Amino acid sequence: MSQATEQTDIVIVGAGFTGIYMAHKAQALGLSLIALERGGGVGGTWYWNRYPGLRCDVESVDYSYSFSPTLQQEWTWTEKFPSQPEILRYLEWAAKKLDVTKYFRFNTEVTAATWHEDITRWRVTTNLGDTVQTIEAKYIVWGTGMLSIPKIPVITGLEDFTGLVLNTATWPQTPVDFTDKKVAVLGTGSSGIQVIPIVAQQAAHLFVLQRTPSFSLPANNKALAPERMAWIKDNYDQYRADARHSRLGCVTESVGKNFAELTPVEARAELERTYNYGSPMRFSSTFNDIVVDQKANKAAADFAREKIRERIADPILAKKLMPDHYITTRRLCIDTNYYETYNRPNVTLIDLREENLVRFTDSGFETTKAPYDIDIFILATGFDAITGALNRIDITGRNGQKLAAKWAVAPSCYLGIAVAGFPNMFVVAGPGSPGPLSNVVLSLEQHVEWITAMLTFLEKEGITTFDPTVEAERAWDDHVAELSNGTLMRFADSWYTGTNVAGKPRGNVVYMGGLAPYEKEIIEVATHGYLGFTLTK
Ligand code: N01
Repeated sequence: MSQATEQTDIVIVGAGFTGIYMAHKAQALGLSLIALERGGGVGGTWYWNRYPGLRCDVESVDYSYSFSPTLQQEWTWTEKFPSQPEILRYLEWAAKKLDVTKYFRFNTEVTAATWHEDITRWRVTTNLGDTVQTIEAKYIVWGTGMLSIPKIPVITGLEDFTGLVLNTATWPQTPVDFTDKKVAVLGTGSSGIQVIPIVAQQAAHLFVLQRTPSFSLPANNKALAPERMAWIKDNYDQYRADARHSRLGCVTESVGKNFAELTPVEARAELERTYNYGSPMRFSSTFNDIVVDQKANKAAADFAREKIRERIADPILAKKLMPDHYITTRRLCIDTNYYETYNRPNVTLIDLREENLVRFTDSGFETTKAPYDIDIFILATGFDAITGALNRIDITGRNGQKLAAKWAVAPSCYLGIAVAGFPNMFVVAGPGSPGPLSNVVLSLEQHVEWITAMLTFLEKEGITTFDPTVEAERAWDDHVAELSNGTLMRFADSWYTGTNVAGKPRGNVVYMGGLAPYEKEIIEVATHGYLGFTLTK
C-alpha cells in the first residue's frame, strides 16, 4: 500500500545522538522536518545493543551533549562509565526535553533515496510495515551511525542449530537467562569482552571462540561521587572547552610529551598512572606519539601485555590471550573481570588460530579438534562499520550514480560530511571524519553544528543545490590517507580500515589528525564560502 508523497524541507534519518541534535537544530532554523528511525524508539546504537555488561568506553561526563547548559545541569550521571540502560534513559530524556520526539516516525525503515534533478529534491522511500511512504525533501541528513549494521559471518550449518542464536548488536529487549546453559561466544572485541564475564557467572559452561586477541584494560568503573559530579557541573564550560580543543574530544590529563622525551622511569610511571585511572582515552594519550612511533607504541603495548599476564593464572592460556598488534590500531577495550574470567573452571578458550570452526550441527559446533555441545550461541562479531548503514539503502545521486557502487571502489567523502554527485546530502561521521577514534558525541556535535551553519547560509543566499566537487573530495581523501599513513594505522586490520568485512575495500576511513585540528579545517572551508562545493542558485 502506498500513500501520497509528502513534502518537507529536511529529512533526518536516525534517532541516535545525531538525529536528536539535528532535529533540534532544524526546528530552531524553522525548517519543516520529518525524522525517520527503524527502531521502536530513540537511542540509535544504544537502542539495539542491549547485551548484559554493555557500557560505553568513554566516560559519562564526556559522552553526553555539551551544547545545552540546561541538559548538562539537569542530568546527573551515576557511574564513571555509563551503562547502556543509563545512556538510553538519557537519550529518551534529552529528546523529550528538546521536544523533538514528535518529529520521529519509529519502526520506519528508509529503503531508498533518489536525487531528482528536475525538482532539485530527494525522493525518500520508507517502509512502515506494509505501507510505503514517499517523502520529497530539499535536504537529507544521514545520522545512521558508524556502528549500526551487525556483521554476520557465514558459518556452515548454523541454520541447523536448534539452540538459541543471539547477536550482541541486536539483543532481545527482555533478559536472557543463561542458568545451567552451555553457551559459546564468537568474537573478542569490545562487545565480546564485556558480555563474556557476565555470561560466565551464570552459565554451566562457556566456550569463547577467539580469532584475534584484543588489548583490554580494567575499566575501574565506579559510582560517580556526588562531589565529582557537582564539580563537573560547576566547571562544565571549561571542561567542555578543554575537550573541544583536544585531539580525542575529551579531557585526558596527558603529560603531553612524546615517549622519547621521558626517561624510562618517567614513561613507566605515566603508563601506571593512566592504566590505574582506567580509560582507553587516557591510556592511549599516555604519550603523544603512541599511534605514530613504533617504540612508543611498543612500550605501551609491552606494558599492557605485562598487565594482562598478571591477570591470568595459567601461563599457556595467557599466551593465547596475548594481543600482538600495534596497540590502539584496533579498539582498545575496557573490561570488568575479562581476563580473570578465564581463571574460572567453567570457561574454555577455543583458539581459532589453532583449531578452525568447521560447522554447526543441530546440537552445537565442530572444530578441527573436537565437537562441542551448546544450548546458546552468541555472535559478538562486530559491525559493517561507517559505510555499512548507507550501503544497504538504495541511494541514487546525480546521473543515476549509486552510493554503494561508489563506495565499493573507495569510501570517498568530502570532509567526512558530503559526497560528490550526491547533492544536498549530509553524512554525519562519514568516512574521513575523526569520529571513530574520538569521543564520538563531541564529533557528532561538531558535524551537526557545521551542517546547521551551512543550512543557514544556503537558505539565506537562496542556494538551491550544493555538491562537493570531485577534485575537493579527492583532495580530502588524499589528505585523510596521508594523515593515516603517517601513523601506525597503516598496519591496522579492523573496522577502522574496513578489513573486518569480506570484500570491502581497505580504506582510510578515520581522520587521524584529531578532533580539534579537524574542526579548524572544516571551519576554514565554511569561512571561505564553502570551498570545494559547487553552489547553485
Ligand atoms: O566488534 P569488533 P565489537 N570468525 O569488530 C571476531 C564499539 N563498541 O562489536 O578480529 C571468527 O571489535 C573478530 O575477530 P577478528 C567499539 O567502537 C563499544 O566487539 O576478525 N571471529 C573480533 O574478535 C568497538 O570497536 C563498546 O579476527 C570473528 C570480533 O569478532 C566496536 O563497537 C562496546 C569472525 C569483532 O570485534 C565494535 O566492537 C561494544 C569470524 N568469521 C562495542 N568475524 C563500548 O563502548 C568476526 N570475528 C565498551
